[in-house]
Amino acid sequence: MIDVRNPEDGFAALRARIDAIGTPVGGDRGAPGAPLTVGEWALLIEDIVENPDDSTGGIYNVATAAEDDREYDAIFVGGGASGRFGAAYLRARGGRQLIIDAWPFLGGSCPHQACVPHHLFSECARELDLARHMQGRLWFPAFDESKASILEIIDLFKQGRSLPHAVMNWQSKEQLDLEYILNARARVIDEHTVEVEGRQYRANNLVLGTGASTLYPDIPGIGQPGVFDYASLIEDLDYEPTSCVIIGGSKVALEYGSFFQATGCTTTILTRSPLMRTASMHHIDEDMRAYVIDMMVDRGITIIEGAEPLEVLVDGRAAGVRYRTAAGETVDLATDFVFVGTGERPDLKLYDALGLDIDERGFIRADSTMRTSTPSVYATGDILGSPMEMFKARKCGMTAARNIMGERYEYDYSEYPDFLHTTYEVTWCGLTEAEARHRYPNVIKLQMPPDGSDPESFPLPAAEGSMLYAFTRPILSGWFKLVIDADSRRILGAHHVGFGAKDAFQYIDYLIRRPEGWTIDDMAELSELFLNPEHFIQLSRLRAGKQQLVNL
Ligand code: KPC
Repeated sequence: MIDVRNPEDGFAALRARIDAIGTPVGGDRGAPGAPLTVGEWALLIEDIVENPDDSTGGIYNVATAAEDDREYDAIFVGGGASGRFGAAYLRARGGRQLIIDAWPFLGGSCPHQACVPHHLFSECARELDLARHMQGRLWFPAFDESKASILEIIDLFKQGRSLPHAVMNWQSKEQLDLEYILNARARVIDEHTVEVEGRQYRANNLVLGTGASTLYPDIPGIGQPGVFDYASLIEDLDYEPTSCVIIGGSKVALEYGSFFQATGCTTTILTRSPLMRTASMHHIDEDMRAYVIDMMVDRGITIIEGAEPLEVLVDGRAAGVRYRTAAGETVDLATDFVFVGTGERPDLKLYDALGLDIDERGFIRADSTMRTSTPSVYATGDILGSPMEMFKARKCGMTAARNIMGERYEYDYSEYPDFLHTTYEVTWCGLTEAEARHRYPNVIKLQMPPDGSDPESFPLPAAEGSMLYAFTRPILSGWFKLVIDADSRRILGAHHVGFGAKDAFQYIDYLIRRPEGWTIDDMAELSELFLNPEHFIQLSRLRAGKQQLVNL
């Protein structure tokens, strides 16, 4: 057991352990008796992650009765995005909370195996793509594939991930005043009681946010070495793959496939449904989809749609994938690296005692306040199903907290802005052109490049981050479309392939969903900070003078 809150020896024993591990980055050491610094937390977390055994026991940051003797308003089972944000909100409202997590850090899979490495890999994919495309020009050297190592990039991430982990623990304790027990498994006894390391903790409510993990297809060979998902890729890859077969067509499949291909690891995606048409992705504009897929194929990725994986072929480790084509033919594809991107499911065994309502796909059912079928039990984040995104997890946590603290607050996550990365950032919100035309009689669009132009010679949109592409091969410089109801002049949907649009779309999505909406005239009032037509401002201003709006 490690007590990081009320140590009798002023943290002397804990600091001795940390000193034995190493020196904090930048020499970031705390004074005797002072709380652990981020640098010290990082060393401790890294040591526990790298040497997992039961001797350390839980990391306790729990208030004494003298500090706070109230019953907990909520115990958050799982300290990922939903638990941490829910706990922070509840605490900020004056409540008392306890987070319990099996990992020695807060933040969940995001900083450890999921979002943070995904964004690192997507940035690498973008950089590698540019370096490969520009090689031999300007200051870009000949592209050396031997230097683009998946293993080295993963190692870079693993070397660095303890610092963000540490920030989560430090911020939650020192700035947000949260109580937590980490590195210890929770046992849910009933709807008010959780047991940790033999001690029982009671709360008025439980908030369940333990996430989900990859659902592997049940085919021979799937559990063999050489078969990875986004989590085991980080923890277990110990060789440099030369080719990859991806089973599944999820967002993860597109994102990781684009990264692998960008490093030079020739990638094939086997998918039953057409890419970007899987059930968990909605409002995908067909023109945007076509550009995204064309650009993946342009980079050398092979996409096989209608494929049914039958078996992972094994020779010591994964050596190939056997699949059935849409035409019913059986094909063997050789590879030394199989990656599974078929979607995720939660493990709900921990909650057997609660008898919760579960939906047909295996996710917990909750209402718009995040309350489950058991009134004092809330569920948040990936455990509820798609969208398995950070914003949903955090807002679910906040929603549960507000309701627990006595406010009626509902969160409908059926509509949301969305994104994925290939070597590009792909971002969209609102309606597609086809959806808009189905609902409104008079729809126009602002699009770049426009319909009918030759994208190989049309040097726009050239939005932020695409200038080198625009001046060397225009078609690579991105694509976008703004969908507008010409009668009300309101913007109905926005779709963007390029770089940097996520920032703007967080706001655009909010603006277009307001009861009063957001019009082409509002857009024309903005002050663009980049000259080219990214984020639609320039094109809106060129068209907004017209009383009868027409396409541009
Ligand atoms: C370091 C960072 O902000 C990414 S990990 C976020 C985890 S959490 O803040 O709990 O959603």
